[in-house]
Parts: sequence; structure tokens; C-alpha cells
Amino acid sequence: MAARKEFALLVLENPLLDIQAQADQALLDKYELKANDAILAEEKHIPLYEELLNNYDAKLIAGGAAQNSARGAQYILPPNSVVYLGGAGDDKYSAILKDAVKQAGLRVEYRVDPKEKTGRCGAIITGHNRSLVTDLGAANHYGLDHLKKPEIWSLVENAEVYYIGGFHFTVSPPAIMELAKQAAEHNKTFVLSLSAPFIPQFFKEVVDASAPYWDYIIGNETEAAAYAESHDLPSKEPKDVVKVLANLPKENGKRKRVAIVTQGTEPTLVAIQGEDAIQEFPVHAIEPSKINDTNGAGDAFAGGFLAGLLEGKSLATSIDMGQWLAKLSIQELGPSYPFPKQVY
Ligand code: 26A
Repeated sequence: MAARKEFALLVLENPLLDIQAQADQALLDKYELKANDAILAEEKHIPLYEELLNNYDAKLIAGGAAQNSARGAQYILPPNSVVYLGGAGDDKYSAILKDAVKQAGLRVEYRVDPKEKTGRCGAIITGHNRSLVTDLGAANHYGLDHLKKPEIWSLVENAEVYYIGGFHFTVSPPAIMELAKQAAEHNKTFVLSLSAPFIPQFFKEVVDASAPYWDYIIGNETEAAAYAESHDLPSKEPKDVVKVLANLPKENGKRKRVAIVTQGTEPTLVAIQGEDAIQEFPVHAIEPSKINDTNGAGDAFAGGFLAGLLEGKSLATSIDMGQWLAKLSIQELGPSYPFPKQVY
């Protein structure tokens, strides 16, 4: 694939600012949160953000799952390789996001909403777990009005690979489907992440509508289990689910679907459409004392993997690039990457 082409990777999802802090079980209990989860904020969660900032010494860090992946891919790729779309406000938080993407060299084309605030995500770190509570704000107002603007659509037409964070199913399924169809029609690569258990669970219909367009589908073991549950699969085992995902009906017959299920420190599983064997790829080992937090580890994996795809690397090397970038990211505070840059 032509890595030399500028902005060959186009990414769509929800730009968010993470309000991240180390906390304890008491805070999780107070807001009825699981230690390891990602949810949309309800009314009762709104005071959490102030509480994190005032009482837990929270840090403001650029987030938004696929924006983290986009920064990660651009971290590896030559300048001007990745462009990211999503909705943001015109405020202090979006200024912080713009600084972070600038450092990574990521081009962003936000739909700037004059009235809504930039989305925020409370990231509560307890040990190696993270609980994410998102108030989407302006990110929730993304849609075809922006995607179909001539200057944005020309970026879509120019790109070779589309990466959509599944969290965007809560925002604009029509925008996702537009990219999906564009990919199939022009034999481009469509990559989707399941993002969180609640996506295949509660957004099943729109996820399923996009399934025929997946060239690559990426999830972790909890997302695979949620998919299995909502689809009444006979087994929730990652090994079984990864095979089902790879073999769902597919629109573009020119590309075999690849399904990837990560499992934390356990090996990453890969199934290819029509093939019996499941491949396993070990993660890059890390001393537990070197782990800062695991917020964004999965996003970094996707970013490294996408960079490999863009560079035309083999599947095995692309997976390994994902594992490598995830290892770098978990040593940083939040979903970040080390500077000066390291080289794969
Ligand atoms: C719609 N939701 C819930 C979300 C998110 C999200 N990104 C987009 N949409 N909930 C959490 N995140 C992001 O996930 C990253 C860690 O993987 C957080 O902002 C965090 O940076």
C-alpha cells in the first residue's frame, strides 16, 4: 500500500479530553462504576469530573479512543499520513487536544460546534484497571453535514484506509456507513474497532449493519464476549468468537476479512476468513513496575497495527507493531506516547 501518499489513513470517532486520576474503590462505588469499563455518563455521573479535578489531582490528557490510535499511527508513519475527524467545541479543552495532536503531527479536521463543550472522559485508574465515563458533548453532534462537506469528502476520497472507532456508533451510524460503502465500492480497507462491551451489546443493530464491510475487525476479550452474548453464540471463548467474526458475510469479496482479538497480557488471536487455523501472537513482555497505567493500551495497539497496514507490512509484523506501541503507551501517563520518538 502506498505509504508515500499523504493522508492515506482517515480516522473517525469522538475527540475527548481525558480527566485522569488515580483513585480507589470508594470513588468507583460512589458512582456505581466497574473497575474496568467504558460507559456513557448519565446524569448521576456529571459531578464526577469536578470531583476528580478537585480531590484527586486529576490530569488533563488528550483522549478519545480512535484519536489515540490516530496519534499512535502518525507517531510511526512519515509526516502527513493520518487525518482524524470528529466533533469538538471551541474551548480550553479543544485547545489542549490541538496541542497534543500537533506534537504527534496528526492532522485533525474537527466539526467545531459553537454551542457545545468539547467532550470529556473521566478516567479512574485503580491498579491496572481503568474505568472510563464519557460525556460526549460536542462529539455527539458529528454527522453527515461535516463528512459530506466538499473539503472533507475529498479527504475521504483520497484515503486508502478508513479506521472507525466503534464508540462512534453512539454518535453517527450514517457517517460510519457512508465510509463503509465508500470503502467497498473503491476496494479500500475498512477497519473497525468494537471499542467496548456496550457497543456490540446495546448498538447491535448498527454494528451488524456495518459488519459486511469490515475488512479488519479489532476487539478485546471482553468485547468479544459481549458480541457473543448479544448474538447468542454458543461460546464466548475468544478463540471461538474470533472465528465467527472473521466468517460473517462480507460485501467486498476481493479482501478476506481478518478478525483480531487482544487479550491483555495473553496472546493476541487472529482469524482469517475461510481459514481454519487461528494464529497467536504474544504481547511484548513488560516488567509490571514499568507500567504507568493501561489507559489507551488497546488504542495504541490499533495505532501500531494501522501503521503496519499503511506501510504494507505483513499481518504478523503489523500485529507486532501494535504490541510494540501498546508497550510504549502503558509506560506513559494516559493514552500517550514517549517523546523523543522511539523507532520500531
Ligand atoms: C462514546 N464513548 C464512551 C467514547 C469513549 C472514548 N472514546 C470515544 N468515545 N469512552 C472512552 N473513550 C476513550 O478511550 C480511551 C482509552 O482507550 C478515552 O477518552 C480514553 O482516551
